Amino acid sequence: MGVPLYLGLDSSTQSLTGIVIEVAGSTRRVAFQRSLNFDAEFPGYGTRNGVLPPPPQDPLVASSRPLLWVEALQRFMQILTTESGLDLTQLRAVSGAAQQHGSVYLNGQAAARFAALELRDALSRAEAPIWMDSSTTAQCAAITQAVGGADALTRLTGSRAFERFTGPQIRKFCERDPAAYAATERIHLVSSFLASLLIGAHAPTEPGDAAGMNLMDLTTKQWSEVALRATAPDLERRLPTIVPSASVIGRLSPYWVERYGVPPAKVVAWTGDNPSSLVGVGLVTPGRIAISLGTSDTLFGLLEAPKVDLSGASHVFGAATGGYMALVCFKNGSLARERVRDAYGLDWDGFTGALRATPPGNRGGVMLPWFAAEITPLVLAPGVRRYGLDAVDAAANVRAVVEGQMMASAIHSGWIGERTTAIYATGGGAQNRDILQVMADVHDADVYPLDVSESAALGAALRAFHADEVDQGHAIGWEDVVSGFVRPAAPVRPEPRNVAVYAELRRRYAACEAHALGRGPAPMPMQASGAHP
Ligand code: XUL
Repeated sequence: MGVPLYLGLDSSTQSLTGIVIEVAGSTRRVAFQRSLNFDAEFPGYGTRNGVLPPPPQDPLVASSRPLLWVEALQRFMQILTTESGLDLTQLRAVSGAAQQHGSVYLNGQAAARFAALELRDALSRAEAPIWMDSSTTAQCAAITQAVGGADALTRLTGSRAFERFTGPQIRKFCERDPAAYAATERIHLVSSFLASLLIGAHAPTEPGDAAGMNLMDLTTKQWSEVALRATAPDLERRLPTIVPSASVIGRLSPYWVERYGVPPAKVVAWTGDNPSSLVGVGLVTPGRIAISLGTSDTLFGLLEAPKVDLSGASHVFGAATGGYMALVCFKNGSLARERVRDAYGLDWDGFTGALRATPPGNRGGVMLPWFAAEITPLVLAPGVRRYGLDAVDAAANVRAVVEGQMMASAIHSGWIGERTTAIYATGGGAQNRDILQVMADVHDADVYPLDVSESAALGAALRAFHADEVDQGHAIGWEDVVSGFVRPAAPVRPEPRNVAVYAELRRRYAACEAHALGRGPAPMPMQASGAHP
C-alpha cells in the first residue's frame, strides 16, 4: 500500500488553489500545491481581482462567473495529473472550500449536465453574486422585518441580515427577475456548486457554509421555515440539503476518472473558506483566535455553543469540527493596504519602512480605512476618513491604515468574551512582522505567524483526511488530524509600552468611528476631507 494522499481545493475570490497532503502515520507533508489566478489564467471572463465590473446603474453589485470556476477546476486537475509527479492512485479523498455567500443559479438541465461538466445552458443566471456585493439593503430590511427584527434574525441564523448573505441575494434576484427565479431549480453556494462538479450530481451543503445565508437555523443546523418564508417563495426545494460537515457525499465522477486518470476517490462535503481556514490554521479547540490578513481581513475562532453578537457586526457559522465558529469580516483588508501603498508610490519594503519610521499611536492620527464599502461596521458610502491625520503624510498614513485595521478587529471582536492571549496570524499580510507587531500591541496578545498562506485549501485537505478516517470507522481526534501540518513560528510579543498607547488610541478610534457613522460627536477636528488619497 502506498502513502495515502488527500486533495484540498479552495476556490477563493481571486484564485483556485489546490493542496495535496501525504499522511503516513505521524509523518505528514504537503506534497503538492498550486494556485491559478483567475484574471491572469482566464482573461476571457473579464474579471478584475476575480470580480466582474459592476453595472453602471448598480455600483454596489459584485459578481463573478460560475463557468470561470468550472474551467479553473478542470485546469487544476489537468496540472495535478500531468505535473505533480504524485502517484495519484493513492488519492483517497478530496474536499474543498470556496469564498462564502456567493450563489450559483441552475435550471432543470443542470442535474444531467454535471456528468459532462457542460453547464453553459444549465445556468438560470449567467453571473453569480459574490461576497463583495453590498446591493441588497432593501432586501435585508424586508427579511429582517418579516422575521421579527435584527435580534430575532441573529438569534435564529447567527447573523443579522447582511447585504452579501445569500438569502438577501436570492430575494433580490426573485424580485428583479421572477421569470429567471421560476426557472431556477437549484441555488448552490459556490462550495456546493464545485462539489457537484466533482461528484457529477447536485451536492449537499453543510452547516459551515449554509450559515452564511441567513437561512439556516443555527441550533438545528437545518433550513429555517421562518427564514425561508421571509426570503422567497418556494425556496426550500431549490436549496441543497444540509449534511454534517464530515460527510462523504460521493466519489469523483467518471468524468474525472476517465479524463484525468484519477481514482474514484471519496468526495467530502465542501465548506466555506473561513470554516475551512479554522481547521487549516489548527484552531480545533476553543480559546485562541486567528486573524487572516487576506483580500478581506477576518478574525475567527472556535465556539462551543452558538453564542451570537447582538451588536450585529459578526457572524456565527457551523464549524467543521462540529461546534461553531465566530467570524468578524472586514472588507478593507489587503486591498486597503495596497491602496495606501500605491497612493504614496511605495513598494512593500517602503511600506514597512514607513511603519518603522512612525511611532505606535501615530501621534493620535486615525484613519478609518473604508476605501470600499465596509462590512464591519456597516458603511455603504465608501470613503476614507482621517482624524488628526494629514493626507499628504505618506508614513503616517501607512501606520494609520494598519493601526485602524487592528483597532477595528479588536473593538468588533469584544463580544466573543474570553480574553485572547494567543493569535494565529495567517494570509499574505502575516508575512510582515511589523504589521504583526501592531496586531500584538493592539490586541495585547502573542501573535504566532503561521507559514500556511493557503489555510483554506490546507483545511480542506485535512477535512478530507479526517472524513476518510471516520468513514473507515477509525476514531481520530482533531488535534491528531492537524498535527504535523500547523507549525506556528516564534511569536511576536506585545510591547507593554505600546499596549498602553493603544488602549488609549482604541477609545479614540471608537469615538472616531461613532462620529463617522453619525452616532457621536467629533472627537477632534478632522484635518482632511473624506477623499481617497
Ligand atoms: C466571510 C466573507 C469573506 C468571504 C471571502 O463572511 O464574506 O471572508 O468568505 O473570502
